[in-house]
Amino acid sequence: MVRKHPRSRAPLFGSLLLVVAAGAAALGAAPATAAPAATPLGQIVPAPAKVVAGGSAYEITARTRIRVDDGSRDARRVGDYLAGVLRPSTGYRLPVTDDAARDGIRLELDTKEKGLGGEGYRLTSTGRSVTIVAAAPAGLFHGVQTLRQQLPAKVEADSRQSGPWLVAGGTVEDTPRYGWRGAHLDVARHFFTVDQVKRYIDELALYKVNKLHLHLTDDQGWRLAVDSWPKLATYGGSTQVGGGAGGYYTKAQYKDIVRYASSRYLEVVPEIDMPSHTNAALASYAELNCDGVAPPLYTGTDVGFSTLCVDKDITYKFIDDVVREVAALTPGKYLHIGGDEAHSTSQEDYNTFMDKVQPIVAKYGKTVVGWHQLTGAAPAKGAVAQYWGLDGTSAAEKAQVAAAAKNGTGLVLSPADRTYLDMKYNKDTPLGLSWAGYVEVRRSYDWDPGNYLPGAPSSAIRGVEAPLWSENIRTSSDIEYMAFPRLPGVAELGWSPASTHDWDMYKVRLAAQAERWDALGMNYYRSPQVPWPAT
Ligand code: NGO
Repeated sequence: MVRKHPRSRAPLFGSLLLVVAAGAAALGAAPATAAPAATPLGQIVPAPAKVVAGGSAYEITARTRIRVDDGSRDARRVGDYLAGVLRPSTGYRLPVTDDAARDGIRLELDTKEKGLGGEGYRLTSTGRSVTIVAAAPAGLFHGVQTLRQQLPAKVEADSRQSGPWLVAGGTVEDTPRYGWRGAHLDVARHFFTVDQVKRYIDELALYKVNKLHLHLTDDQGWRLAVDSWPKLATYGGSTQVGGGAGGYYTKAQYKDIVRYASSRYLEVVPEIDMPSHTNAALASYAELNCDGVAPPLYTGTDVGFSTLCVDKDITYKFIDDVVREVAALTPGKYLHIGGDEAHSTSQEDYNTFMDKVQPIVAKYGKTVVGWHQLTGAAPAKGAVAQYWGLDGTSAAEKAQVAAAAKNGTGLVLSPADRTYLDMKYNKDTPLGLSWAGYVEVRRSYDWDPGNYLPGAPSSAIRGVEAPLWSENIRTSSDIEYMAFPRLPGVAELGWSPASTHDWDMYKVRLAAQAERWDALGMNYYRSPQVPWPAT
């Protein structure tokens, strides 16, 4: 769990009351019957697909039980997770049981609810119970995140707080717009520990993010143990930007991350970046270099200067070994092979390289993901390209990506001037970069993935992802400052129907998240664009 903050602020009951009334009126529901402290139903991030507010609020009390489907281990696990969130702040026992009583908090798996899909849920709150129904465990988990956000922010505190713990009455029926709602973390430029990654995973789960893309290798560091090429981690992982100690995940640690992510219904997408961004590997094994000479380790921030040797057989033996071992650690479907900024590789070599590498990924049962430069080669059938261009990207480059999309390549959208969490908010932001411009909160939210890339069929869009590169990001506090409040906006673009898109409404829902981040002890940027509650 996210480390919690000892102090949490009391909610502003007065202003919430106003929002209750406004929310109910906007939804056309009966006059607010919810008790004062309840967050208006559906006033959460990401916005739910459908909200029908009304009826009495449910109150969690000392007698509340969390009832899960008889016999379902997954539902029980989600129930235990929910109890773990609620117990410290409510101080209640909240036993997780499988009795058939109809009251309390109920988590029900019902495979007949096909309309809810693999991730959707229906939450119904009445005076007697809150019931979350889903067709699959991920849906229950997402429903639990909705329930969490319906409760006062201080529910996130790790010490006992005073109630009441009310969930506004009504029904939320919710399914995601896209199946790919990703966050990327660069653990290569600066290494992040297992605990730091888990903390971020918990923060992502709150916003229904379902992919964690780990950028495991780059010029400055190789961060995952590979048994067949041990020096990659022990030597290639021994430094980072600025020359610090770096680090790497043992296989056991990496499995722990993957397991933890999957307990929060995030699929880890590992990235081994190639043919460029490979100095750490080239420094570890001289034979991978065309001239047979290992370069020194690199601790700067230039890009595009390194390349694997496209002509050597050993390059593909190396890739086969690495992909085999990484695939074996990956229960998920995807393996990201990078492919960005191969400035030291000719286009002809790049194409040859991708023609040889993509079948290796397929051989180990994984689907290729690559940065969108992959569309300059021949993307494998079923491959996914991650678009990271910006408004100023040339029409020709955009057209190349759109043409691949028309040809069946899936697209994940990570426009750098919208979704890159490492871009500064403005000129005074102490962290981050600015090569794609400044990205304030509104800019990161106010675009539509469905019609973003000219000529790309909307059916090709798999979703969105917010990358966080770590050239100058070192701590969890740094991660949080850059990710919050932008990450929830990208998560909302991935989850919520386009019809809910509205900056003026969004910024109010976003502002209400701040008390939750405070209670969780999280750092964030207090953007002047967002009407934060007074501190
Ligand atoms: C680019 C580059 C990365 C940098 C990042 C910094 C991609 C896909 N390649 O994005 O190596 O770290 O910008 O914003």
